[in-house]
Amino acid sequence: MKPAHVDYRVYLVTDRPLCLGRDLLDIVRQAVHAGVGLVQLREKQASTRAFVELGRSVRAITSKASIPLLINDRIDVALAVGADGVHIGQSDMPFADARKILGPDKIVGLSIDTWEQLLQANQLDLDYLGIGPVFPTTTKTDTSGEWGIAGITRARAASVHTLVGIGGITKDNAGQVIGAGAHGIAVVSAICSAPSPARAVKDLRTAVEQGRRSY
Ligand code: TZP
Ligand code: MG
Repeated sequence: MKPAHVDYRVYLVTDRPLCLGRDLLDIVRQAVHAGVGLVQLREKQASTRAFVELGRSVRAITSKASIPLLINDRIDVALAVGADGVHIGQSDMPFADARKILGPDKIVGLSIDTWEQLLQANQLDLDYLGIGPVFPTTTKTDTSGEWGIAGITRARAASVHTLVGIGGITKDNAGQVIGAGAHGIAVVSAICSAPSPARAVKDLRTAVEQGRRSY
């Protein structure tokens, strides 16, 4: 079953190289205990076998904390590990096929890069839209320009979906992204590369709460 309520406010997207040699599971554990509402396992280099095995280990952590786990790109891996859903982008399996395979009880999030994709997504029964990059980032470079804060404001007015901003988000700008209308922020380096991932999550949560008050 799909969780009755998904907390998108502070959403961890993983990236092992950005963990700077530290154990990904330990970083996920810290982030979960500090209050991320959702975890996406994003493995761009792993073999399918390694992805499934890591997925099962992350699943054990998120299940214990009763928060959802999504798998980046791979519907098969999500099914194998019993994840709560997937996050797909414009060059992954088409949304309609992913929804058909996973059914209505799984979370399916979609990344959009352009205004046209944002409008087209209004026709899709997806769970949330990932909108980015909001700010410049070196974590993902095959993107078009940044949306900026003004882009988030326009997107909120035009989209029917829950919007999660991603790209270059830190504790110093998270409040602005939420204040402009995003329902949540998804973060890679600001958590995975932080000296203290737990501290980073707490600071992001504080910034998000400030942003919510200003929206
Ligand atoms: N999609 C758009 S930007 C991005 C993704 C996966 C990377 C975000 O990483 P960071 O380190 O939070 O800027
Ligand atoms: Mg993808």
